[in-house]
Amino acid sequence: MNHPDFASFAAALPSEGKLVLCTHRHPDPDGLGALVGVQQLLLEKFDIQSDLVLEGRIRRAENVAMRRMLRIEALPKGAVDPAVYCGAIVVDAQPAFSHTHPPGGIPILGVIDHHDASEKSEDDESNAFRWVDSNFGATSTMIWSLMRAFEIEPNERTATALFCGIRYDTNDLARDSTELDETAYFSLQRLANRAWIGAIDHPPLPRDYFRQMARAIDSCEVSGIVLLTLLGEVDSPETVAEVADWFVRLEGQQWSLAGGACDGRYQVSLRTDLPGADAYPALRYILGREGSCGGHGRMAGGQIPVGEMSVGEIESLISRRARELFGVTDETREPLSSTRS
Ligand SMILES: [Mn+2]
Repeated sequence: MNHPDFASFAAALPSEGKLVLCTHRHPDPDGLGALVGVQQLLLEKFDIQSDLVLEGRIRRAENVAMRRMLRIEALPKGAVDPAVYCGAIVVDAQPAFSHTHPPGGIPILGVIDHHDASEKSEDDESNAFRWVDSNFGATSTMIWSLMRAFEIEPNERTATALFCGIRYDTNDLARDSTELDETAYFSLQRLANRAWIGAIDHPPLPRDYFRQMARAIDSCEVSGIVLLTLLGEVDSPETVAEVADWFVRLEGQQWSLAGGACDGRYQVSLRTDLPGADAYPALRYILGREGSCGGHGRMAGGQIPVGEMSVGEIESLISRRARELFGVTDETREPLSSTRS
C-alpha cells in the first residue's frame, strides 16, 4: 500500500474558487461516502467550497436511503456551468473509465481511487494529485486517511457516509479489506450515527423490487461454478449489481454474473466468493473488445453499448465467453430454481 505525499494534495488545490466533486455513473455508497468526506475536508481544512455532481440513477433502496438520511445534495450533470468552477476532483473512479464522465471544460485537480485501471488517464501528464491504489478495500478508507493526514475529524454525517462506503465495498471487512480498512471502519463506527446506519441497512422496499427479484430467480441458470442471470431490459443498472450480489450467496463457491440493458448500455456485474479470485481480469475477458470494465478484488462491473449488437446478441456473447472462460459446457446448464442442493 503506497502512501502519497499528502502535501501534494494541498499543492494541487487552488488558492481561491469553487470545486466540483464527482464519481462514477450510478454512484454506490463508497462513491457517495468519498464525496462527502472530500467535501468536509476541503471546507474545513482549505476553506474551499465544493458542489457534488452525480450522474446516472440511484435506485437501489439502500443507496436511496443513504442519500436521504445524509441529505446528500448534488447537481445533475447537465447543470454544471464550467465558468463557476476552477477544478474537479474524481473519487472512486478515474476519468479514463467508460462509466466516469467528469463535467467538461473543468481541469481535473485530483483523482483518488482504489480500482485497477488498464486505461491510462489523460490527467497522467498534469500536476493533478493522483492516488490510485487497488490494495485499499474502499476509496472511503483513502479519504479517511487523507482527512487524518490533515487532522480533520469526520463529523457525524461524514463518518456515517465513509463507514457505509467501507462496509459496502468490503462486505463489513469480510472481502478484500486491509488493516487500514479495518482501522478506518472501527474508528468511523464510533463516530457514526447508528440510527442512520440502521435506516440505510433496512430501507422499505417497493413492490417492483420483489417483482424484479422474482424475474431474476426465473432467469438464473447454473452451469457448474457459474451462475448466469441475463435479464434483458432492466429499470436500473443497480438491479444488475444487486442481483449479482444476491446470487453469489448461493451455497458453494462460485462466480455470479448478472447483466441487463438500460439507457443504451448492457450493464454487467461479476462477483465471486472463491478465495483469492480476481474478478477484473475475468470480466475483461468476458466483455472483450466489445466492452469496458473496472473492478476490485472479487467484484467487477462493466458495460457493452447496445446498438451495433442487439441485447440478445450481447447476451449470447457474454454467455458463450463466460462458459469458455470457466470451462463449463452448455449441457450442464440448469435453472437455479430447479437445482437440487
Ligand atoms: Mn469503491
